[in-house]
Amino acid sequence: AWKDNMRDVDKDVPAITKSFVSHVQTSLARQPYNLDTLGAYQAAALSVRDNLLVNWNETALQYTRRAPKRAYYLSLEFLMGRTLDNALLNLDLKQPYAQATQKLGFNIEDILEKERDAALGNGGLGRLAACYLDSSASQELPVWGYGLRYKYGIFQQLISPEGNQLEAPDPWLDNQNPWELPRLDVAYEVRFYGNAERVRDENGNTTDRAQWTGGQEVLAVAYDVMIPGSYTRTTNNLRLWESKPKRGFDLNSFNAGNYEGAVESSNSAAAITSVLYPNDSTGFGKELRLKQQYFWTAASLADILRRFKNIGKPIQEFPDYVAVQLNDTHPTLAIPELMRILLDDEELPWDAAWQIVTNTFFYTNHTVLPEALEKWPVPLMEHLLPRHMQIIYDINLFFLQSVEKKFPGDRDRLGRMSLIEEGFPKQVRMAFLACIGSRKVNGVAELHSELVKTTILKDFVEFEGVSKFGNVTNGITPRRWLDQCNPELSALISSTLKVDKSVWLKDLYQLEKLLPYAEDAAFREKWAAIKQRNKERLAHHVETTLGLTINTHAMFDVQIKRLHEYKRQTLNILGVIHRYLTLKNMSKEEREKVNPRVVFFAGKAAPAYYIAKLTIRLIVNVARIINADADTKDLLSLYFLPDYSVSLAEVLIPASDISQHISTAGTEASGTSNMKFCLNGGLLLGTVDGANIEIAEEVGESNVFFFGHLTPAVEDLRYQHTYHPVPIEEKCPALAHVLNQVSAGLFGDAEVYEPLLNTIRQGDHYLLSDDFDSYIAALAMVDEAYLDRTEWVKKSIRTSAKMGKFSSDRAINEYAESYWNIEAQHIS
Ligand code: 26V
Repeated sequence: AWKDNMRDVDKDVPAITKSFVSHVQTSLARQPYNLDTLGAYQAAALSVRDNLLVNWNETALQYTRRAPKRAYYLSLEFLMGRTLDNALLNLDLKQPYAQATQKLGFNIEDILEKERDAALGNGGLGRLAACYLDSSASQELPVWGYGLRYKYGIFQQLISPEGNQLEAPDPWLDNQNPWELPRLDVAYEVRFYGNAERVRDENGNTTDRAQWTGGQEVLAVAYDVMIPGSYTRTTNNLRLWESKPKRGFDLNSFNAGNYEGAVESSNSAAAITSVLYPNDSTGFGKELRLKQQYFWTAASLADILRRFKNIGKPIQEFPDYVAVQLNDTHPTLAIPELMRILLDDEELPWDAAWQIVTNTFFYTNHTVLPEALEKWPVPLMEHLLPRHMQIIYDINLFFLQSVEKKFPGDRDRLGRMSLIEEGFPKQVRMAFLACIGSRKVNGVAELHSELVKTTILKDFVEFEGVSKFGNVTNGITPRRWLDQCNPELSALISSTLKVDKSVWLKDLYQLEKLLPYAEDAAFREKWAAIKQRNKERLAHHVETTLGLTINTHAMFDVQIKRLHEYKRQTLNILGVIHRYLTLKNMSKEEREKVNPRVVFFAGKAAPAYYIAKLTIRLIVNVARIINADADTKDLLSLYFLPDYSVSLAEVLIPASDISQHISTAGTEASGTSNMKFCLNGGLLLGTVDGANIEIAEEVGESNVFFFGHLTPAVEDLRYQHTYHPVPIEEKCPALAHVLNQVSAGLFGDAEVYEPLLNTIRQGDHYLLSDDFDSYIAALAMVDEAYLDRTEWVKKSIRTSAKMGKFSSDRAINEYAESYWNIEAQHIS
């Protein structure tokens, strides 16, 4: 029924054919009879875009007319992946588009493959933002995203013959992007540098207000990306800012004969949005990154404020119409920026301004790793954003006064809680600023949210009260991560439940009704056959893209995520080596009883993360040796798939029998791919960490494979490593043997891996030597369980059936109800 109202939308095959052909001729200036598949993709995308625009305009119009409270999701990363398939499925137009393009001689799946990923993100944090946009639109919530339109997204990963990661730029916009609408009319000026002069009152005393002048001004220009909901007309907006020089060139320098200088200033403006920073967790202190953050928050807030002013309400009511979610600390400058606007432009008194600010913002923390907590050098802030630095000092002054009032004389506490960390240079602690400037603070899984309260923000819980601190466990969109990536499983679920997917995809708890079918042999057979075909689809993909042949009768074991010491890909590869050495020592008869296994890795390392890159090199070289070993290659093979992306994940995840989520306990805030694998019937091998814990709570511990020390033990174990180290030969002989084999050059390059191996031999911050034995034992349990295929398929069905909680619809509704206080707006 929702589609009946889409009067102007092309819904049937003739109308779609007509719009497709017309785009070929008039938008692409080509002839339908000699069109290639890329051209067909472009024409299909433009045609679908027309349909989206109808809904997008109507949604915007209704939001303006009704003026409901809206929420804005500020994220420096949106890892969207491809759009066409998702849009077709959300609009329920895939069938007619497949038929129309078929008639014109194209296969829709080939067309879909022509699209490039929009990879404007690093990993989990950026993909979460993309899932939340899909869920917001699907739940008909008035939510807009704000981000940056990077010219280059996450780098393209190449693997050299030696196994080294090489980075190449990702010029994703080269083929034109049909999914964005340039809004050259929506532009704001953003200032950097210059001087901030305090305004004085009639007695000559300084006030809360200031004037910020001079410096550099650049333009922020809007590009809008349509976000269609699933089975609804609601089509929200993702607004991405591009930086431009305010004038094409600086006339003053030009006239002074300084042509290069003139062009340089225009280059430096364009540089702001040129590239996504590829190092998640380190790399603060770079002026350009801070410039990105301010550029984006300033433009977004100006846009939000202008929209609020159009409603015509007094500024005090701002928080009744606007909620702003800060995705990590990256947009924290929005807090002093809104203060600046309210104090200097709106001329509000300090307390009134602070009241508005602290009722507007909400802060999500995504990591407790100390090295990943953002801090900015005070001298850099003073230079780039002099007015904001003043405001941060003022916020700090008033804040510390109130702490002193509650805890008189507690100097240590004041030092710990100050927004300014002492040192050379002094640094601004962004997580603290985000915390005190927000209405609510949340973590992304139960354990993580507890850790936020008891570690990094402990003092703030004591000062502000625990009720400010909450949890919203992450979620994933079942549209992309089930219906789109695993259409056969989706169809089986619909036919088994006798419920249309338009219903269960938006009410994922309905999957529970699959539970009884775990006992149904015919259903199990269908379930297993789909998994098998997904494994073949992956094998085909690897064959055509990399020229490698994969044994699809083996168990598929997958670890795909950013390379990070805490995620312990090293533990996995050392486990693979252990398995290889064990196989080599077996007799022929013993080998016959072994369960064949194919291990897949994929993931990018930050370009300057030396140890992570060494791990990739080790994986690639272990693969080279063991895939060539005739004794074992049928039983164990290993692949590092280069250039991990959302689209590659969509092929890998449905093909996995087991996936690994093996971070040191207490380090992985949530993880979201764990949810994706389980939703697709892959079992989970993991540590008691992040959302693994809640997955186990849902599916039952008998359906997951857990190992390793628990979070409370970690601190102690690290203490032992530092102050009472035990030689690794004594502590974990199995691991020592594996390390020695690598050192001895079994995989070539004997010396090359020493720095990586030494992180384990000395210090072992991520506790590989503490968890190795239980890891190997867990892998053995996995093998054992896989031998009983009936029982395995039952586990697979039960796992998938209990994933309802992990829909991002549930998560976004928690934000909407508990934090933002916004309501669904039905667009008819
Ligand atoms: C930090 C930095 C700092 C330097 C420059 C670039 C950059 C980019 C991202 C980050 C944030 C790292 C935090 C993060 O990505 N956390 C992940 O968030 C996921 C979604 O909540 C969660 O599932 C993962 O467990 C968590 O690691």
